[in-house]
This record gives sequence, C-alpha cells and structure tokens, in this order.
Amino acid sequence: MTATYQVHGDIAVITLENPPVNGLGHATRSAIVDGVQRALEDAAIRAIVLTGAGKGFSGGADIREFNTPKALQEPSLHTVIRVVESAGKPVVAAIHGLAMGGGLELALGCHYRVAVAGAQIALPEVKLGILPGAGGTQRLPRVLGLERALNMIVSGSPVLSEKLAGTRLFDQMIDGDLLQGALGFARGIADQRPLPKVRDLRVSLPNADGYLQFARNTVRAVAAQFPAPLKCVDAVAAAVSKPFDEGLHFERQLFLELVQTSESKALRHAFFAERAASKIPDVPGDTVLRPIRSAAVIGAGTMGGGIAMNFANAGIPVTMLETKQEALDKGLATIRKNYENSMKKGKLTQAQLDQRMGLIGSTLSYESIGSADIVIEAVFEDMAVKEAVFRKLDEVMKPGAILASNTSTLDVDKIAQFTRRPQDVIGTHFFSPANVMKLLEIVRGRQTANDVLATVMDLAKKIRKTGVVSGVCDGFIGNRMVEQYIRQAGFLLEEGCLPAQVDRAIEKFGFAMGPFRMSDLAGNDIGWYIRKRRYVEKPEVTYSRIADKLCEQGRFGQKTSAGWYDYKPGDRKARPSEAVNQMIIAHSAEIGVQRRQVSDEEIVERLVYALVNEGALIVEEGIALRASDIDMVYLTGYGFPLFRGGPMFYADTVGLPNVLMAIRRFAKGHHPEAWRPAPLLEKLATEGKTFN
Ligand code: T1G
Repeated sequence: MTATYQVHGDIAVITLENPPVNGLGHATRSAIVDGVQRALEDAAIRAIVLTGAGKGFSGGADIREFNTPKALQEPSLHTVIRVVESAGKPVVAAIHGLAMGGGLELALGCHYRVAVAGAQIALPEVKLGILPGAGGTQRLPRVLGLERALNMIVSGSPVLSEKLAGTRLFDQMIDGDLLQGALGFARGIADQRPLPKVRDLRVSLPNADGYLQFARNTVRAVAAQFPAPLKCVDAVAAAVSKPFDEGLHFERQLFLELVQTSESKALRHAFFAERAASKIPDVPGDTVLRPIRSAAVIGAGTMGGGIAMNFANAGIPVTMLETKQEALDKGLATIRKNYENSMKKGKLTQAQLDQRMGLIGSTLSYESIGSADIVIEAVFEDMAVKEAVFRKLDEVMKPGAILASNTSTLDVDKIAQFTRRPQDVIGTHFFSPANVMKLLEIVRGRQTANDVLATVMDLAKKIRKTGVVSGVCDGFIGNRMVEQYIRQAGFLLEEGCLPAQVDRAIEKFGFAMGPFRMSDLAGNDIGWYIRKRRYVEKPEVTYSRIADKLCEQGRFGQKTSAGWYDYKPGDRKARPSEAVNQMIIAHSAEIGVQRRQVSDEEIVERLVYALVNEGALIVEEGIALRASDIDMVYLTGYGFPLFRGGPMFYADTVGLPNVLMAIRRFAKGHHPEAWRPAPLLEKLATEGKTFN
C-alpha cells in the first residue's frame, strides 16, 4: 500500500499508507501526486486533507532508497512538495504521532497544518549524517523563527506538537478526532485566497549574522568528525540571506554532498544495524513473551548495582540480594549517589530519584526473591561461585522465572546444567558501568527457550539497551574480538612501538581510548588473570609477555597509580613511563626481536583488522547472527568510532581484498600464527563481496 484517496463531502482526503512509518518511498510519492491531481480535476472538491495512517503522519524519506536510483526517481520529494504548494485548492496536513524529516517537509509545503497533541515533530536528518533535503532548512525557520528551527535541525531532536502550538507551524491544534477536526478546518478555509505559502514568509532576527556565527562556533566545537551539523547551519543561514528558491537550491547542493559522505553511510548503516540486531531469524516476531513485572539481582557490587538501576529506570521493581548487610548498604548508597549526580546535572528530578530508589529493594534471603520474573546474577567471575548461585536459584525461583548470568566469559551452557531448567537459563552480559553502557550481549545457550530469548531481547529495549544475540564461546562476541586486538597491541610493543604511540594512533583513528590507556583504566590485572588461565588452557594462543612483566611489578594501572603509564594520585592523566618504556625495549632484545619504526597506519591496520578477522570467524561459526551485529557490539560497547560504522562496515569501505592483502602481509611478520585469514573473509574478498 502507498496512499489512499477518499472523498468526504466536498473535501478529498489523501491518507499515506506505507507501514511501518509511512516512509516517502517512490510509490508513496507517486500516489500523493496522483491524489492531488485527482482532487484538482474534481470540481466538487474544495479542499484536500493529507494525513497518515497508523503510527503517524510520516517518518520521512525512505532511508532504504538512499544512494539508489529510486531516491531521485520522479516524482522526487521536491516535486511532490512543489505539486502540493502550487495546487490551486488548499491542502491541509493533518498530523498525529510523528512528522519527521521529509514527512515534516511535506507538511511544510502544505498551505495549512493541523495537529493533535503528542506528535513527535523533528528534522532528524543530521543523525543520519545529512540535512533536511526537501526544503526543511528553508521553511522551518520561516514558521518557527531562526533560533528554534536551527536548534531542531542541528540537534535532530523531536519536539512534541503541543509545544509548537501558537507558532506558524500549526494553524490549529485539534482536540479529539484528528480527521473530523481537519475536515472542519478545511471547510472553514476552503474559499480563502490567496493560499498561504510558507515560502512567502520572511525569517527575521535582529543580528542574525552574529547569532549564526555563534551557532557555527558552538557546532564546530562539538561536531567532531561529522560534517553535517556545520552544513545545517550553512543551510539555515541561507534562509536568512537568500531568496527562497536560491536557498532551496543551496540546501539541495549541501544535501547531495553529505549523502555521499562515508560518515553518513556509516550512520545510516548503524541506524539499520541497531534495528536488525533485535531480529532473531529462528524466533518468530510474534513469539509470546514471558511477562517481566519484577526482577532480582544477585550481587550489589558495581555490576549488580548498575544492573538494578536499569530496571528501576524502566519502572520495574527490582530486589538486590547480598550475603552481608554492609554489602547491601554500600550498594544502595552507591546507587543513590549515582542518581544524585544525575540530579545535579539536571537529568533527574528529586521525585524521579525517590521513585527509582523506591523501586529498588534489598534482601539477604534467597527465599524472598522467588517470585521475581527474572533474576540476574552478577557475582564473582568464577564457575564454582556461579554453580552455588544457580543451584540455589533453581531451588527458590518460581517456575517460568528467567535465570540470567552476567558472566563475561564463562560457559553459559555449563551454568545451565547447574539447574533442572536449562531452557530458562540465558546470559545477559552487561558492560560496566552497567547503568550507562548501551550494549547488552544476550548469550543464547544451547537449550535456552525461544520465548526466553525473545523476552530478554524485548527487555533490552525496555531498559534502553542495544541487545545483541551471541552464541556460547569464550568471550562471546566483544571480548573474543578484543583479545585479538590486545594481542596485536602487545606484539607491536615487541616490534618497536611504545604504549603512547599505539594509543595515539588508534585514538586518531577515532577510538575513544587506546588499548594501553584502556587497560590502565580497567586494571591490567584483569587481563593478567585471563592470560594465566589461557597459558594453561590454550598454549597455542601466544601473547607478548610484556604485560605479565608489568603486572609482576604490581603496575595494575590507575588503581595503583602506575601501569603502562604513570599517574599522579587523584589525577587520571596518563604520563608515559620511562621505566616501562625501558622495560619494553629490553624485552625486545631479550626475545631477539630487532625493534623497527612502525607506522601509525600499520598500527591501525593491525589493531582493526585483528578485530575484523576474528569477527569474520564469529559470523562464520554462527556465534553472531550477522556482521552488522558485530558492528553494533563495537559501536555501543567498545568505543569504536561511530563515523566509521563499526569494524565490519569499515572493512567493507576499505575493501575486503585490501584487508586480506594486509593480513597476508602481517602473516609473514612477527607471530604469523595470529594472522590466519578467516575463510569467510577470503571467500567474500575473492567474490568481490562485503560483510554487510
Ligand atoms: N526509512 C526507512 N525505514 C524506516 C524509516 C525511514 N525513514 N524510519 C523507520 N524505518 C523502519 C525501521 O528500520 C524499522 O524497520 C521500522 O521502520 C520501525 O522503526 C529529504 C532525506 C520514525 C521515530 O530519520 O527515527 O527524510 O526493522 O523500530 O521505535 O529531508 O524509526 O521493522 O524492518 O525505529 O517506533 C528522516 C528515522 C529520513 C526518521 C519510529 N527520518 N526513523 O521509531 O520504530 S531522511 C528519520 C526513526 C529524510 C528528507 C530526508 C524511527 C521512528 P524494521 P523503529 P520506532
């Protein structure tokens, strides 16, 4: 379906019908033009109402059409808006639910606009690395004024329709039934001439140039690697300085430039990747979910407390269980402090703080959590401890309760075997701080029931996490890949790099933090503990021993004021350590490696392609459902730069043959065993295909 045409007395009603968001794809655009022409040719019709079925008016242009011929196929959105605006009979946009992007631009081309309250009004294009490309930057300032329009366009954030009542955006707010209200409004203005056009309005602001210069400086400071926000300012500035048609042309030029940028393609990839991640091929979308009305968390430490906050934030009552009262008291105090910090930043009101704290209970007794719909254990990362907890949970939890483990590396299938209900067991791997990081790795055990998996995926959305399904393997998706990244970082030190050079190179690439600063922050002893286990379990996996030497000196990182870097007490600034650098140089000599100058480009390739190669194995083994899921893991959990779209998307943009060539080059160097090309990578590269 695309759009329907109905006649109500002497008013024609064109209804957009292109679920799920009435995207303005080519078919819908054609149907609108046909409908308007039909109404203009029918002498009995005095006015036209344009409205949307379902969720709302329209979510904008169909992003899936971008960079395809369909996006520009006539009638383009520009043409549709021109047909509407130049119509000889009044066209009234009737808005509910949402009017976003091209949807709002279409409404701005209408002669009148009416809306009910609660509709999300936005020009979110900047979030996709582009800008409103169908007149939004020229028309919105004409109805809302320069400042308000610029804020909406540069932020891309929605504003509720009622907040815009009384502006020239809406001619009337409708109470009650939107269609009836719109029909009544249309009859009232049917004979009014001339037909009002937004393009004929003027944008006026005293000292507009000064304001725009201020806007440019502000945007430049925060836009970082994204070109779109600054171009939004330039386009809106044209609404002030240029005649309408020139401004429209200028906007179009900027749009066409931005839509081709790699940043925009990365943002659009991330948009769809986030939505694809919640789709589980062998679990039907209509699987009946288990109700989650209450939760319990075992452990009130950093992770347990953070996990509990996620439930409270979503309005779900949660009980934390600990073995000692002082641990509970400490956990609750930490949560309260976190909320108070948010309140100080204006992100929370006192009432919300009280409401959320009121949702967090605490107990020392397993028996008191038996009625919870889901329980998540966040206890020490040791299988014996997990076993004791899950055997206890199996005893006390009601039938049908979901038993989840927050383990970051242990085998969820083994954990499930500690219960008589392995079908109810699942992994929910949160990332610290659990109340902040968006990523939630949802680990599907061999026996995890489909409805348990679907319920936890739905819960991820409810607690505002990006849920990504992972199969059971050591490290699941993120940590399994990061292990290869850390290995390469260590090898680079042996070959000639120092920590500061590696960190600087990868941070210039766009990572929030390089591997050595990150390790000092997290604690070098964590990796040390895992490597010591690995040396026994997987002797074939080689590591640089430099990190072990560091830990043997007690240099665990920030928490010991010394790690890869030196730290002054109370100061997080990482200062290169001469002692560590000398230890690294001595180590190379000790193992007989001739140190060499390593380029930043090689550092980035070694670190990123280590992720890509392991990611390819993870997809091939079915641990991840799709390559874009791996991108979501790295974008939301590991600080991979958003403007690069994630490791697998980035590899696609580099070209898989180039990635493979680099890996084959590395396989001739130091530690060739770490560079066995993944068969999937070789296959796709040979076939000229991509991961995504
Ligand atoms: N194009 C194509 N598909 C879209 C879409 C769009 N604009 N918006 C949503 N979808 C799909 C989405 O992928 C998912 O698909 C389903 O709809 C439900 O989405 C010229 C050029 C509208 C607030 O940026 O912000 O207009 O996974 O899960 O939570 O200036 O979708 O089910 O197959 O997000 O209720 C500008 C983007 C486009 C709005 C609804 N518009 N969309 O949120 O549902 S560029 C946007 C959203 C443009 C003009 C320019 C949200 C939503 P599937 P959902 P939701």
